[in-house]
Amino acid sequence: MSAPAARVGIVMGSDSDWPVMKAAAEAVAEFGVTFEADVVSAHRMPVEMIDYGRQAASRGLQVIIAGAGGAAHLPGMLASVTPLPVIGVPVPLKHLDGLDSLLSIVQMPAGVPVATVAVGGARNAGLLAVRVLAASDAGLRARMEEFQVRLKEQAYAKGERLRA
Ligand code: RP5
Repeated sequence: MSAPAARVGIVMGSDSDWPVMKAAAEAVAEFGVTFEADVVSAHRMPVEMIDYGRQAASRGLQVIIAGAGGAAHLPGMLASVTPLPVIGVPVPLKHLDGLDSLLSIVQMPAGVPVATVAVGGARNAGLLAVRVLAASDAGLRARMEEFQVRLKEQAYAKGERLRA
C-alpha cells in the first residue's frame, strides 16, 4: 500500500536548516496532516528548485513551507513559479541574528506573496499551513479550534500560578 499523498511540502535550502525547520513538520504532524520534507536549494540546485515549484500543485501539494538562511531566496523563488500559498521561514545563521534571512524573504515584490513568519518561527509556519488547509476542511478546522481552546487554557493556568 502506498503512503498517502503529502498535502504540505516542507523544503529548506540545506540540511543545516532542519534543526529549525523540523518544528514545522512536528506541527503539521500533530494535526495528522501529511507532509514531505526535502532539501531544495535555490542556489545550489536552481533547476531542481524550479521543477519542485512547478510540479508542486500537480503532485497534490496544497501548501509549501520554505525555510532558508542568509541570502534566503528559496521561498520567493518558489512563490514565483507556483500558484500555491508559500509560507517562508527565515532561518537564523550565526551572523546578523537572522535579520538577513528575514529581509530576504519578507520583501517580496507586489504580486508574488510569501507569508513570512518570525525568524526561526517554523512552528507557526506549520500551524499556518494547517489553518490554510482548514479553511476548506471542516474536520481540520474543528481540530484547530480545539487546539486554540487548549492554548487559552494553558495561558489561564499560567495566570493562576501567578495569582496563587
Ligand atoms: C542557505 O544557506 C541555507 O538555507 C542555509 O540556511 C545556509 C547555509 O547552508 P549550509 O552551508 O549549512 O549548507 O542557502
